[in-house]
Amino acid sequence: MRNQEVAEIFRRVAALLEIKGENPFRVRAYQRAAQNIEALTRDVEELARRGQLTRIPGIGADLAGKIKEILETGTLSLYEELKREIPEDLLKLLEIPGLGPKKAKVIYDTLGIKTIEELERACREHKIARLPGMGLKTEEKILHGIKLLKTKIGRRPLGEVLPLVDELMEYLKRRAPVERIAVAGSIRRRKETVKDIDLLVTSKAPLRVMEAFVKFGKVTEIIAQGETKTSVRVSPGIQVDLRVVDPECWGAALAYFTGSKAHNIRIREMGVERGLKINEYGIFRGEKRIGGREEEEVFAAVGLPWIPPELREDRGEIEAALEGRLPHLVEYDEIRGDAHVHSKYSDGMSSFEEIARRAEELGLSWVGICDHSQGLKVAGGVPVEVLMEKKRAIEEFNRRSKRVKLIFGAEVDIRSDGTLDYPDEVLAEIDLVIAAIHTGFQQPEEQLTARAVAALSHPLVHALAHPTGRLLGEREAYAIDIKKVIETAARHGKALEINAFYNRLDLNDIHARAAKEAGVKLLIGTDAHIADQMAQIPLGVAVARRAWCEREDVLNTLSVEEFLAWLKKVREGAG
Ligand code: DGT
Ligand code: CA
Repeated sequence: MRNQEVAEIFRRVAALLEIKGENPFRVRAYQRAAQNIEALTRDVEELARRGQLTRIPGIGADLAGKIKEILETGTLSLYEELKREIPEDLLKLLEIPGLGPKKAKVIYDTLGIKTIEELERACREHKIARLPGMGLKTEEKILHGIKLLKTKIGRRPLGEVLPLVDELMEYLKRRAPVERIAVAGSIRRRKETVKDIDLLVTSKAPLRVMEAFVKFGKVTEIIAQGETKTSVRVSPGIQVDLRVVDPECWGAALAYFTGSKAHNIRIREMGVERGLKINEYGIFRGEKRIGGREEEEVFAAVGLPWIPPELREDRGEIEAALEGRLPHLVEYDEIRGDAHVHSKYSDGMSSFEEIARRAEELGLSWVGICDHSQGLKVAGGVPVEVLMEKKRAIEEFNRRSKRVKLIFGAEVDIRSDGTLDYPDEVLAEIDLVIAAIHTGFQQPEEQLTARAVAALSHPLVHALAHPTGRLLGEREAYAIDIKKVIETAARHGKALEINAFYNRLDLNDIHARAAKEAGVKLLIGTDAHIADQMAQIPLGVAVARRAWCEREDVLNTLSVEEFLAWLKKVREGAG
């Protein structure tokens, strides 16, 4: 359903007309049209198809034509023209929910405010309250709007949203008469960040489903409630769209709303070549529905096998599927170990017992205990004497522990000059050495790259942790030549980490794919500092799957004996 999209464009047209000082009746007509389209319980596209747009209150022939234009082109020529006439800075201010065009124009004209940051500051300094027709209330409202806008723009890390998705689905299964239920969109594709939650269900009683849905405890706002689609905002500020689809359309709707858009477009085009129309309602030859109940039917209709959602980005998966060379992606349940966990020996909170217990619950049979090295004092870096005590403690623990084995490891800091933070004779004692950059992020690319290259070239190092240093929503990757890093890892038979901590996911999907293609093994580590954070391991597997990795590309699929053998082999092969 694109009702929201059409309504939004009409609302913006109304705002721009108002700024231009156009006839108030014309402004009002667009505002009303926007409201009525939003309140519609039916799909505006469907009404357009049936020629029934003028049945919507407030929509005459002229506006019906404009709706069609939006549905066909994705925008409106009138809107594009108006945008050209109005300063861009002012347009940006208009995006703030709750700030009307009149006030925005006064603020822009009198104070010369051009950015949202400037406006925020002006509100805090109470400069807005002094303007004609405004007051402290206005300032409060604007500040609230800015906050909303920021959460609207901000994409959230997948790992932050997934628990909420589980909670929502459990709630709906328990409290609403749903039959089939699935999450679609970027979440089903396991993209690293997501804009919103797209849920699909089938039900014999859609209205009851919607009634239950809006009563979910975390709902903070009902954006639109209809029979086939309801949108709410849930704490902490994320939108959830729930669609009830006809069981006959289930597969088609699931494929469509899973996306990605680029992937969908390719599938639709392949359909067209075969004389088929493929959309969220089904697969059609002429007016006749020939399929769409199951997702496989959509792919089969265009001569393809089912493609795993993580691959649906139009990054070659369609060609691969056509040629029968889709990868056998590593499975979530093939993971047997977590390579990178911190214990109480450095800045972790959990004991070996707690780590092993949680690992067992998660179905893992080994854990790399990789505490920080001596120089990283802020993170409780382990001095050499204590390190040897830790080695004995792990050996002792492993004698008692049958189901989960701990691996004596270290996350060794790569110093500013590229040397490692333990001497070689100490490194040689450590079974799993993962090197990492923690300082000097501002260094030029050559220097940062040289540090990573030096570490990966060191004969006693097995892998490089979080190779780009990015933090989702917080910090960009530092300047590093990732291609060179991958080449170096390939040359020396070293692994690169997929750090699975929810705000790292580093390597990302693109880089991990380049690594795989260069023949580099990937090593998933959760970087858990509390045992429970090992539950993030599927986030790392998702990155590997989005990177087209198969079982043999990911070292975590090895048994503890096989992994220890790999660690030994690396040291024999190198140097
Ligand atoms: P997001 O929400 O930005 O994290 O990413 P998505 O992929 O979940 O995007 P969203 O929620 O806007 O739309 C969900 C899916 O619906 C999208 O992956 C593909 C499908 N879709 C949305 N708009 C279009 C469109 O204009 N054409 C086609 N073919 N598919 C679309
Ligand atoms: Ca989405």
